[in-house]
Order: sequence, then structure tokens, then C-alpha cells
Amino acid sequence: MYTFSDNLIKTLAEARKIAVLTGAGISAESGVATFRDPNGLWAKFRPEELASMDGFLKNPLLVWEWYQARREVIDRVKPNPGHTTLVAMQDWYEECGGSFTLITQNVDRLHQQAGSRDVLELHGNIIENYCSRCKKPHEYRYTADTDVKEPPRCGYCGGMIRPAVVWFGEMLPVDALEAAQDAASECEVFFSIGTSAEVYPAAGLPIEAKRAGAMFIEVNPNQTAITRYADVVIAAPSGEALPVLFEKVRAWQA
Ligand code: BJW
Ligand code: ZN
Repeated sequence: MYTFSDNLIKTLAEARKIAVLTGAGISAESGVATFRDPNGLWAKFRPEELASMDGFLKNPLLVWEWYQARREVIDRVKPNPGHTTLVAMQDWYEECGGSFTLITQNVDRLHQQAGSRDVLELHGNIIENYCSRCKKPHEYRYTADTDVKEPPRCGYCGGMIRPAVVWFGEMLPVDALEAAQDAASECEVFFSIGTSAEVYPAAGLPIEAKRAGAMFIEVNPNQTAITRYADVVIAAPSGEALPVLFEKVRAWQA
């Protein structure tokens, strides 16, 4: 089983300002593929072919079908113990009078499905859609029985409808990014969970937190671009490690 140092458990039990950044790895144990792992979503395609406006304009059908296939998976999976432990942590820290900010790069909404509140979505979500030309929201929602094989068209301007995710070269939602940067620079402990930390500006948040004096904890079975900056590395799947870790924090001196 996992062993955690007394210093780590004590710091977590006494801390009152926590910030957490999650990536695709936290949903892996729910059955959602990550991007950059060997069997990941990008094993067959170059990221910019699928996750960019240029890619969408060049091959709308390929990109739309790729998102529909991912929606099909996300529609039927459930949050795992990694997600639910973050809900329990939010409850506990808030009951203790502290703050708990959950920042995610994930578009699958599994944190919200698990019960996390006020999630800061840096890369949008895969559930909603909007017009790629006039930017108006579009009501199309994937359900298992709809069979839309190509991007629907906008009722206002005829533009192609796209998923409400953030592609390469696009700005992140300003409010979510600012709130995430504030949480990173103010927290006492910053967790980076299940992200390769290859994509900016999200990958800069743990470094910003550490620079501002926070303890930086990484939870990831593999090394990442920022492992060398971590104060504590928990090299394990998040759905296994987080419940054990938090149980020990709750039991500290209790
Ligand atoms: C487990 C596990 C288990 C497995 N438990 N762990 C500065 C320097 C260089 C470049 C840039 C820069 N600033 C901006 C850029 C450009 C670009 C960028 O970062 N490029 C890099 C690739 C270098 N960034 C952007 O374009 C961003 N926009 C921007 O900066 O706007 C300003 C601007 C605009 C115009 C001009 C200039 C500036 C936008 C980035 C949007 C990213 N979008 C995507 C696609 C979303 C849509 C979709 O879902 O299809 O978001 S890319 C993709 O990567 C997705 C993810 O959210 C993101 C991060 O991936 P993540 O979550 O880390 O997944 P993986 O697969 O990489 O890692 C999984 C990890 O889990 C692994 O480590 C495993 O080990 C681990 N794992 N099982 C725990 N059980
Ligand atoms: Zn339109």
C-alpha cells in the first residue's frame, strides 16, 4: 500500500488554502482515453489535425466524428474514486473554513458529475457547442440515439457548429484563467493530478504556485515535464492514491 510521510499528512491537515489542477489522467480510470499516453487519443493523429481551427476547417468531418466518438464514451462513463475524493476534500476544507479551488483541463464534466462545485474549466467542455463563424451558442447536444454524421449548421449564419472546447492557438476563458492564476499564487498546497503538463498556460500554474511558496504535490504514475519541480511525487494512479491519502489527512490527530 502507499506510504506517505508524516510531514505531508500534517501539512495537508493544517493547510487551509488548497488548489488542484487536473488533467486527462484523472479520468483514465473511468475509461476515458488520455491524449499523450501510448494508447492515447493522439496515437494516430497529430494534435493540430484534430484540436485546432485550421484542422477543423481542413477536415470538418474527421474532426466532428472524432468528437462524436469521444462523446459516445463520455456519455456512458462515471466518475471514479479520484473524482469523488476531490469532492470530499472540497467539503472538508470548506467546512474547516478554508478554500479549495479545482482547476481542470478536462472537457468531460466528470468533476461536476461527481459533485465538485465551482470548477474552473480552462479548456471548455465537450458537451456544449457553438457556431464557428458567428460564435452564437447552438442547442445541439449529443445523445446515444442521435446520429449526426457531420457538423450541424448554424441557424443564424449557416456556419459550421463546433464543440465548446479550447483548441490550440485559441484563448482560454479569461475569467477561469484569472481565477486559476489567483488560486495558484495564493494557495499553501498545489496538487497537479493526471496531467503531462505539456500544454500552456495550464502547465505554468504549478510552477507559479511553487514560486509563491506553496508545497507542490504531483500525482501521476509517470514522470512529466514538471516532476523535477515537485516537493512530493505520488507515483500512482489518482483513483487509488487520493482516497488513501485523504483518509490519512482526515485521521490526523483525530
Ligand atoms: C494518470 C493516470 C492515472 C494516466 N492517474 N495520472 C508557451 C510555450 C510554448 C507554447 C505555448 C505557450 N503558451 C501557449 C502555447 C501554445 C499552446 C501550447 O501549450 N502548446 C504546447 C503543446 C507547447 N497553447 C495554446 O495554444 C493554448 N492557448 C493559448 O495559449 O492562448 C493564448 C494564445 C493564443 C494565440 C496565440 C498565442 C497565444 C490553448 C491550449 C488548448 C489545449 N487544448 C487541448 C484540446 C482540448 C479539446 C479536446 O479535448 O479535444 O486540451 S490539447 C489537450 O492537452 C487537451 C488537454 O486538456 C491538454 C492537456 O493534456 P493532459 O490533460 O495533460 O493529458 P495528457 O494525455 O497529456 O497527459 C495525461 C497524464 O495522465 C499523463 O502524464 C499520464 O501519465 C497521466 N495518467 N493515467 C493519474 N490513472
Ligand atoms: Zn453562426
